[in-house]
Order: sequence, then C-alpha cells, then structure tokens
Amino acid sequence: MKLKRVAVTVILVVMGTTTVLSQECLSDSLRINCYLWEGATQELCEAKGCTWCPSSMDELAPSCYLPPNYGYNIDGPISEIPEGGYRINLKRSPASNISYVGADSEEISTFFYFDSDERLRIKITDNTDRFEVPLEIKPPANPGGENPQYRIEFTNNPVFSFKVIRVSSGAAVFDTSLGGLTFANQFIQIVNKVPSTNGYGIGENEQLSYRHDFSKWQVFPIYTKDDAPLGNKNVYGAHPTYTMVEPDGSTHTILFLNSNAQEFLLTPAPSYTYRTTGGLLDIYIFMGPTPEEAVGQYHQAVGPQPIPAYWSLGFNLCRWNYNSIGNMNATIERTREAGIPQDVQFGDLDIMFDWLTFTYDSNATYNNFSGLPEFIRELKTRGIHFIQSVNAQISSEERRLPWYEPLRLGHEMDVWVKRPNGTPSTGTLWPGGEHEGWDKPAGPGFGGPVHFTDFSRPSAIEWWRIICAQYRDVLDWDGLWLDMNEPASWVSGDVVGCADNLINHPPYTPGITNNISDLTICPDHVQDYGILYNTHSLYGWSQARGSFEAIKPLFGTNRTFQLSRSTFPGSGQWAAHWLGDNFSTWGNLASSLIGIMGFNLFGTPQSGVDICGFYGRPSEELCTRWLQVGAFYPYSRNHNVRSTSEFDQDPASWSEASRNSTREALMIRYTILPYMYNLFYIHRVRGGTVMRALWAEFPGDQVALGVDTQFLIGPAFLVSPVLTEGATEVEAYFPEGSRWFAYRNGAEIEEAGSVILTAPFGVINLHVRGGYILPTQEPALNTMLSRQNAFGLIVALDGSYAARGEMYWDDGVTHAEVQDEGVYFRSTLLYIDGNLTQTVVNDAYQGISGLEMDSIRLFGAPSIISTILLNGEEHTDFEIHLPGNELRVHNLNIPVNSNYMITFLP
Ligand code: MIG
Repeated sequence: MKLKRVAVTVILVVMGTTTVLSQECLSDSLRINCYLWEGATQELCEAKGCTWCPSSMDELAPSCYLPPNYGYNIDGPISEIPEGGYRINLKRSPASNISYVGADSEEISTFFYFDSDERLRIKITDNTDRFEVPLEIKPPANPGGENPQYRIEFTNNPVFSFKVIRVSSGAAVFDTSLGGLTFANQFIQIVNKVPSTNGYGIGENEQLSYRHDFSKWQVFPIYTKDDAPLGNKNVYGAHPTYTMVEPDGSTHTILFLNSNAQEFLLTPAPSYTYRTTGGLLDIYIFMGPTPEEAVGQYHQAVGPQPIPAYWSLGFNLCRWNYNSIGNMNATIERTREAGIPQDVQFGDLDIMFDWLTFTYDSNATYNNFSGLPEFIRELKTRGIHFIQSVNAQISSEERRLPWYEPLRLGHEMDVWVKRPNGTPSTGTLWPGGEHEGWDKPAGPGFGGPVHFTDFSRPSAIEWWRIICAQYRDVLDWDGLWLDMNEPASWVSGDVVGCADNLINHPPYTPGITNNISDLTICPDHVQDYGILYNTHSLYGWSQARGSFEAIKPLFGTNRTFQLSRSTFPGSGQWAAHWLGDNFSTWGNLASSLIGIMGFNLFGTPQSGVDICGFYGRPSEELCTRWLQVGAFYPYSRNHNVRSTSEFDQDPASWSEASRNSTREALMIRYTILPYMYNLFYIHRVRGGTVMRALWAEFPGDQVALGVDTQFLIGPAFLVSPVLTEGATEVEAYFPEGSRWFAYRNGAEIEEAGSVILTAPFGVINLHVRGGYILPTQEPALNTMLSRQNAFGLIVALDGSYAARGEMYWDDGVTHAEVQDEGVYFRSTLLYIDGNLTQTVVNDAYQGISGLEMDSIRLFGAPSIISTILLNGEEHTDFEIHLPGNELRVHNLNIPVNSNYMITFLP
C-alpha cells in the first residue's frame, strides 16, 4: 500500500475554554438551531433535549440550540481506502438523544478521498442504498499528487469533527467544529465554519449583493422552480456551490453534490450551515489557489461548456407575441436599418398552433405564421440564425390524436414520467387554454392536460430525436430554447393530486416557496433514475443533456445551441442559460450582473438576462442603459413578455439617440468578440469564467472583494455601467497596482481607487487593463459578415511596458473538439521592450488564411512612438491620438496566421 500522501493529525482536545459549561449560554453567533419550526418555546425546546437560552444580542440567533455533545463519535479504527484516502466510521453519540425529525442513522461513515493535490472529496453516508446524483464527475487533471494544498485534522472530543486546512496559510477552509452533524433519512445537516466572509455563489436565486452577508441568518433555499427572481427565493436552477476568498487571498470552491430540496443558512460564526432532505453528503473541495483556478477546477470536474457556435455570441432578438411574421420581420428590418447587429432571431409560444409544442401556426388559425419555413430560410441567407422554444410537457388531450405526433409516438414509445401506479403523470400547461385576451392565470386547473417527458429514459431520448428531426424538416431551426423545465405545471402535483405520505410531505421542508409539490409533479412520481423527490431539481439538467444527445446528430458536424431555463452543475456542457422572467426595473438591471457572474462560477459562462427586462415596460432611459450593459453579457438577448397592452422594447423601437447608443455598444461587442471567444476556449480547456468580478483578478484587494456594480470580461476588459435612473456619472473602482485605459481613446486612469467617470446618456464606460493584448475584428451587422473582416489588436501596456495575450480561432461552426482533432488556429502574443511578437502555436484551421491582421491600438507606451518596423521594414501608416496618447497603426496587411514582429521605437 502506498504511503500516506496527506498527513492526518488527530488532535485530542481536552475540554477547553471553547466548550461552555452547562449553565452558561453559548454566544449567539456559534449556535446551531435545534428547533427548526416556528414558535420555539422553552418548553418545546427542552422537551426535545435541546438547550434553551434567549439570545443576548442577536435577535435572529436561535434561542433553542444544540448542546456540545450532539453528533457522532468515532467508532473503531480508521482505515485507508484503495482510491487513496481514509474512512472513518461513526456512531451516534450516546450523550445526546436529540433528533431533529426522527429516523437518524445510528451508524455512518466519513470518507476522505484525496483526488489530487487540488481536489479533496468528502463523502458522508450511512452506507445504505441512497440516491446519488447521476452526474459524472470528471477525474482530476493530475490524479493522485504528492503535494496536496490541504491537510486534514480531526478530533473526537466532545464529538467527531474535522478541519480541512490550507497548508500554505493554515486557514481552515472546511471546519465542522461547531457541531451539528446530522444524518437522518429525510434530513441531513453539516455546519461548515468558514475562514472569511468573502463568499460568492449558491443559487439559483436573486441576490442583491454578490458577496454573501453572514450577519443576517439568511437562508438560500434550493429547489428548481418556475418563479420570477424576487430575492432569496428558490428559482429555476439548483447550484449548491460557492467560492470563497480566504484572508490571504487564496480561493477555494466547494460543491455539495446533492439534488434534493436543500438550503444554505448563512450564520455570523461565520458558517454555511447546509441542510438537505435526502441523498447524502458528497462534498468536493477545489483548492485553487487563485480564484480562476478554483473555479476552473470546479468547471473541469462538472464538465465545462463546449466552445459556443460563434453566431450565438452575437446579438439575439426575442419577443413573446410578435403574433405574426409581419411583426417579427418588421423588428428585424428596423434593427438592420438602425445599423444594429443581429445574429439570432427567436420564436416563442405564439408561433405555435394552439400552443402545441413542435408545431407552427401554418394556416394562421390563431396567429399568422404561414410561410414561416420560407421566412426562416430567407433569414439564414442573410446570416441570421433561428432558435425555437420547446416544452418537455406534451399536451395529452385525446382530441390531439391521432395527428399530434409527439403525443401519439410518445405513448407508443413510453416516454412519460409515471405515477406510482404506472400511469403517466399529468399536469396542466398552455395547450388547451383559451387564446383571446387570456393571460397566464394564477390558480390551478387552467390550460390543458400535459404529460412530462422522462429524459432519464433512453426511449425518450430516441423519441425526442425523432420529433425534433420531424420538426426541423418543417422549420429549419438552429437551436432549441428549453423553457418551463423546472418542470413547471399549473397544478400542484397532478390533476388528481398527490398521495398523503412522507415523500410528498417530508418532516422538514427547507425555506423554499410553499412546498415541494408546488406547481410541479408529485415528489413520489417516478423517472427511470428515481423518484421526483430526489430528481426534481435535475429535470432541466436531464432535458438539456438528453435533448443535446438527441439533436446533436441532426446537425452533423455542426454545433447547435440550447438555452435552458433550469440548470444544475454540469448543465453548461449542453446548454447556455438565461435567468428567466426578470422585471424592467433598475434594480433588476443591477442584479443581472450578480446573477450572470454567479452562473459564470456555476459553469455556464454563456449566460445573460432578458435585456430591458421581461415583465413590465421599461423607460427609454432604462432600456438604453440596459442595452449598453447587455452588449457585454456573455450571452446577449433582448426579450419581452407578451402583454395585453402591446409594446415593443427591441433596440430599434427607441429614439435615434438610443439607437446610436445601442449601435455603438454592440459594435464594440462585435469588435472584441475574438477576445471573448478566446475566453470561451480557455473555459473549455481549463475551466474559468468569461464574466467575472474584480476580486477574481484582485483577490487581495479588500475593496474589490465587495464591488458588484462593475464587471470584467476575462482578465482585461472592464465594464463600469450606469445602473441608476438619471445618473450621468458613475463611481468606478480601479485596483492599485494595475493600469487602466479608456477603451475609446486610450486615456489612462491617473490614480487607482474610486474614480468618478462621466457617463452621458449614450455612453457606457469601458476600460482595458494594462498588461494584456486583446485580439479584435472589424464589426459588421452579424458575425457571418464580421468574420470576413480584418483583425486587429489592442495592446495595453502594464507598469513595466509589457503585455501578453492569446488568440483562438476556428470556423465557429463545426464541433471544435479542441483536444481531439485540433482543427483550429492558436497563437500567443507578447509585447516586451518595444517588440510585439505573434507566435503561432497551432495553424490547422485553413479558413484563416487570406484573413489579415490590419490594425493595432497601443495604449500606455512610455514615450511617443516615432518609428514602427514591421518584420524589420519601416511601416509609416500610423498616428498618435491625444490626449490619450493612443497610437493607432493601420494597413498592416499581415496574414493573421503568420509569425510576426513589430517594433515600436521612440
Ligand atoms: O408560461 O414561452 O421564461 O421567456 O417568453 C410562460 C413564453 C412561458 C416563460 C419564459 C419566457 C417565455 C414564456 N415562458
């Protein structure tokens, strides 16, 4: 057997000063709630065996809390496990007979798996056959390892607890010494005292600050739900993961791989108290140590997003209720006439016949979409791609038969989620509802009956492939919009209700909206991979995966695109994400930054929100500001609710001043798209974010840790938007020790710290960070056109007048299985001592030949440049722009895929 790779220290702590004598009250911040329900009294509390003591200072702290002898004790010798690591068997402590909900496991085991130097897995289970999430966690990049960044310490006094310690600093990144470990059939709890309060992530919910607030005993509930993002409610996705910056700036990411209804409680200890209602504890710790490394290790484990189709990174237009091809076309036309780029057009419910998914209203029965197939083909010749929304809920009304193929074939191929008695689960949704002037009602019983596709069943994937192939023969869509996949329904449970049992009505429900069958399938209904009680929050994840597998072959060697509303760790492998039904408010504009940065942590970098807001009518000012910000979302789409009082909010529907603003912002997006594309390449091969907060680059900067009103695209492109009504300036933060240049004229920020920037109506502030080289391309009205244009570089120098960058390029369309086939171009770029060099690393994409690198913008040179040598020959076509002292070089005409050197002389 191999030698131990990780030192395990057993510390026998003699009951010391931290353990409180029986009559004293435990300080508020260290308490673990012992009575989970409302209305705790001394009587109820003590009857349970818990400790009662009214909280002294903090009104939110529990008065009824666990005594120190609650938990598990080590039982028998510690054994090594073959995968590398240790197993510790535990028995419930005889000193405490407290049980939260009953059915506690008397014997459990904690497994420490030393996956790699960067990655530790901790699994806690009662060794019975419990549900485990069917996500394949990828093996670590460097398995084993001899030099782990962590070590583990544990103690058995007064009960078992452990610490995962960062070797380099001594910080405990996971520390269970506050107690509280619980393993019951429908209630599992672990309390993790954390080393700082700089925590980010956990979702999906609307968070009003990016950095978590540990002072308010706040709960982040997790259970996928079709609900508008309004504060700490559980909404569409489930992401039990956070990233934390430690006191010395080292950063780790932790995943709690579990799909049951669950919650994180943030306490002032500070701790993340984690509770789930099933499955087991399967915890992955990614040690970083830089923020991008920690997050990147997480992405590599759950599976990163493939490099997106290039066109999907252009501007997307969508609206619910164009109601006719005429309106859809008018929007596209006015966008083009305004000189505003567009790469994608969406179709929503209104194109369908009677709201039946996989149809279109060919005879203009409800809405005039006859001729849609021809219209879509025509759009494509102009470089506009088409994406159509679909639902996994299929109308089950008898009257649809025999002609409605999704239902007929679905029955035949047996693809539905089932009731315990084997008949298909039935909820209700759009199809079958009235049409004229009818909006989504609040109560149950509206719409028509639907069955739910079981994407964990192979026959369902096959069925989906057949249905999608048939649909695509009719409408030549390029990708699918997977909506309502929480899964949503308009009845709670089933049209016949849910059985009264402990699965449908568990003893403890986390702080989710209403209950676990609210507007969705009954928890005791079944999919191939388990009961919905366990799999509910995996539904959208399984649809994205199954649908991707089904439709991928339809596109041959080409990439397709999926946009999924419900997500779970690993979803990024198959779908991009938008954050659902937001509101046209300034507040929602501001929280969009937090939401999208969160999804970049979660592994779906291609995320965005409905620009200008879904519900409600934005003012021109709000929509214009939002379009300026949305131009830099990794995924950029304008979308709008249907409404009885019809109104448009697409960019060309506003005044000329607004259109000018949008055009400029989106043209900048298209200009820097090669830089953004390279970030998606990096995400694919190493993991990491596309949109990130300043702390991701400056984790040691105390101010940067709290900034969530600005964001970075990659390491080098900073967006400082206006997020409040009427503002014409913004306060922006520029960290010490870095240089920043205004994107538009190269003017340097003179002093680091908080800076007031002017931001008149049409302007969004953009800065490029010194030390970086950004590949760019001349923009155009869509990427089909821009991809034929000349490339350029923005070279922004750091304090030692150096910069570096890289470029990835491929055809943007065929599958770029980068490691396997290598049909791509890649180069590194370096500026040092006045010499800019490109070194080609891989030159296997033929389509790049013929394209030129034409222009350079140089920011921050130490002195005015007077001579430029291109591969040794003098090049005279350049000028200096004052006051920014930006150097602009033109007409270089260098083949993009060549090794070159450009010398800049004073
Ligand atoms: O019941 O397809 O979030 O973007 O426009 C509403 C109609 C269904 C919800 C999506 C929204 C979409 C809408 N859908």
